Amino acid sequence: MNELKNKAIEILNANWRDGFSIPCEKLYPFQWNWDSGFIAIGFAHFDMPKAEEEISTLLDAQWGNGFIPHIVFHTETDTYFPGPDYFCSELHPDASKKYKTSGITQPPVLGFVLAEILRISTDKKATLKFIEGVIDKVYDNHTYFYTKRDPQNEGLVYIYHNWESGTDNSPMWDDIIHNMDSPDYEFERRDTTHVDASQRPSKREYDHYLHILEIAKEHNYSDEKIAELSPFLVQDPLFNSMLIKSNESLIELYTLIGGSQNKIKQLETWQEKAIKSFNNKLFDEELGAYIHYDLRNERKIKHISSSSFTPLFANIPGKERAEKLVQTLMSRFGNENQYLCASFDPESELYKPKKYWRGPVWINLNWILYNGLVQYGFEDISKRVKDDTVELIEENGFYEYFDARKEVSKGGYGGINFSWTASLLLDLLN
Ligand code: 2M8
Repeated sequence: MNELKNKAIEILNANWRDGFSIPCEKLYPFQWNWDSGFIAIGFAHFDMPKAEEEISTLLDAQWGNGFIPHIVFHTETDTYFPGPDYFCSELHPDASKKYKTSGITQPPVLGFVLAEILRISTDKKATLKFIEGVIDKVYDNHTYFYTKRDPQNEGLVYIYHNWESGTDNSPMWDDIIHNMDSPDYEFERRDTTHVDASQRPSKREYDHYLHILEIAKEHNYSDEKIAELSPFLVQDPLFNSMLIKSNESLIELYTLIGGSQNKIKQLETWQEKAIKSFNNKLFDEELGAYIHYDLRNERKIKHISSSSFTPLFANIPGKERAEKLVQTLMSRFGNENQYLCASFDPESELYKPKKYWRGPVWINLNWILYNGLVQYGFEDISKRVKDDTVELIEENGFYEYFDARKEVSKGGYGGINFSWTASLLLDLLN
């Protein structure tokens, strides 16, 4: 185990740049939002100053309206498309003046990441002091979500791009994007020069991804216009679970710090409404799982993915519902010939075991699932998720994603020496 831990530390140090980490050499050469959060958790185990800097740098790129972009373009590099010139964040009046960024966001993990680094810290006083200096920025980010991304005032926020979900080409989005009449754009992909194209989204899928961005750009990334016009408007259980878990952590941290009664009260109000709506709207009795909701077309998206189980992490289901959810997990994803947890329902015809977010196991989702199962006392299953995670990395290396089928040897795909794979493994092993 020590060898594995040392390798993880080596990877994190190698992916460290000046004040932030890249997710992976060449493939992802900038700072990504939720990657940074997960990476900080790993650094907290052996280099707290880097953990703190990772978070501070991301927050330094926060927009004036509280929005935190999904990519911060710290450097000029052409190994990634779409880059800073494509996104053109300066279209939005509140965009960061200091950094070029994207104009979409990612799952809001920072709230619970702050709580995690405090849990890991051996100098709680110093870490709490750091948290005190940044926590209001995370709070502002939550204010942005609840005031700008919840048009029907339900306590559930929307994402307007599949890249915001973090689960980029999940079959969840198929119906929405295939119904879009996207142009056949001319552009030069970079990802497929670094990674086998069969493990990445198709050219046509990229057309759709760009089409959504074109609409947002045409309206200078205005939230109001996006809510009105974007063909992609989804309430995602993973995204909302991360926000709800982060609300919970912010309440705990503000309580520890003291003196922010109004903010705690506001967070509790958001939290109560969010959990209620989440359980009422996003649980599908027939599937026995949480689902995505297509807000643009007002319909449920009836598929199960690893995102369906993330509400456990945010303490959303009651005990009975949690049991039902875990039964669904084990009956569809938990076959003994499969590693937990495939990113998409292995029983669906849309399941693709090698293709990015259409089936492979992802370590960040496993970490979320593991912690959720522990919270609800599912000891055996949580142990299995942890053991499967360690075995996948031990057998294959620190890949970006993994084949869930046990019979497949060499089941590591995408980028290698991947930061959050290293970081979250370290956390699981400590
Ligand atoms: C992947 O997404 C990027 C776009 O953001 C891409 O494919 O180019 C996703 O796995 C996402 O969740 C992740 O944050 C990012 C960097 O690791 O890569």
